[in-house]
Amino acid sequence: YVDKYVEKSQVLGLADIFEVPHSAIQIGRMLGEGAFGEVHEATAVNLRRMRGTTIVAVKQLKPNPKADEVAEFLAEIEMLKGVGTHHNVVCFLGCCTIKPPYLMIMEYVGKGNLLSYLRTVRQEAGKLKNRNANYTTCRPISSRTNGTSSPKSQSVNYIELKASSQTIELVQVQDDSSASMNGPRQPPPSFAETTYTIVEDEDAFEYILDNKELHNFALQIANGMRFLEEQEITHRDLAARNVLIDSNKTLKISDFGLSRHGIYTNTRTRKLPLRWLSIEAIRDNVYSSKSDIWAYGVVLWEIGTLGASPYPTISNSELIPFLMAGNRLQRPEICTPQVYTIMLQCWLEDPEERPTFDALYRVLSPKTTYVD
Ligand code: ACK
Repeated sequence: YVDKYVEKSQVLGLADIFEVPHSAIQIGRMLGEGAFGEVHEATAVNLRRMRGTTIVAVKQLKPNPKADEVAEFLAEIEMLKGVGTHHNVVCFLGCCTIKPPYLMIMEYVGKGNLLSYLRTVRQEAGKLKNRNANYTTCRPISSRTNGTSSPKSQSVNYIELKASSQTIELVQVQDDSSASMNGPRQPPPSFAETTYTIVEDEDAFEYILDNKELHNFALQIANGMRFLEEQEITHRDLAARNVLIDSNKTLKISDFGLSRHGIYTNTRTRKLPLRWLSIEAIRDNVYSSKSDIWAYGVVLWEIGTLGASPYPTISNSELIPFLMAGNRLQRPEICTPQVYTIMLQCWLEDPEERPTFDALYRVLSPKTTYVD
């Protein structure tokens, strides 16, 4: 298979463009692993259109892969060669496919996946809620502007809670004991509108919750998916865990392991992301951009719930009867009815009635105002 693949690539001239010698790659720490593969941080020298050394992510198969795993991995690389680049899709940079270990070289996206991000935000927001905070507005104050001259290594993370009495409290987010609230009791404001949570990691990357940012996440994912939709690429595993986030809060769709061109009928038994799958994907094994749209609806729900697990009370075997009876995931507390309507459209039983990513992108885009 591999010989045939290399021969074909060379005939097409593809090997020359993306092929990188193993000597150009220095593998570093492991970033994570899946069923068949593992992803490492690495450095690469003189990649295509990139002179010098670049930090990259390298995916490779686990030791002693089976022939069909190798074939699938090489097929994934082959598919990526044709995808092109988009700022909301993890960029394929090169590969080593002449001899094992086969490597897929990708853009390094340094701040983990969206699901972890959302869960961190939820955890911090929960701490604030538990404190029974009594405030009308909140504003993050990073340790750089909190008025102390303490060096970064000793800094703590603050948010400013402005109570209705106009009392301003600085609350240290990571230490519950330091918080105290003044002013008359008021119902807590809706999270999406007024609460900000800030935690900084060691690189001063901020975990913040506000409705504009959540909306922006939804828009970025729709933008990346519309790019794939345009090329008739079906992702087949769109989920918050497969969306990566970089230090500029740019989201990048990743994990193309299951992706295929066009409408695809799954013929093999393998682990499937059941709770993100549309009715026709589960029942008939049929995948298309419209089943990706269903998964996008679940991603919106993951964003709205700050990383909850879908259908926690429903077993795998109960899911299809549950969905066929017209049931769907419920509206997350912080979602507006408008956003929930979009989710419900993504989960329409007839795939043709679901929106396209292009339509969703346009609906979610901030309105453009034209001035005469
Ligand atoms: O969710 P994570 O922290 O981010 O753990 C997974 C793990 O590898 C297995 O997929 C991480 N990962 C995957 N692709 C990349 C990438 N291009 N850049 C950085 N990390 C990546 C992912």
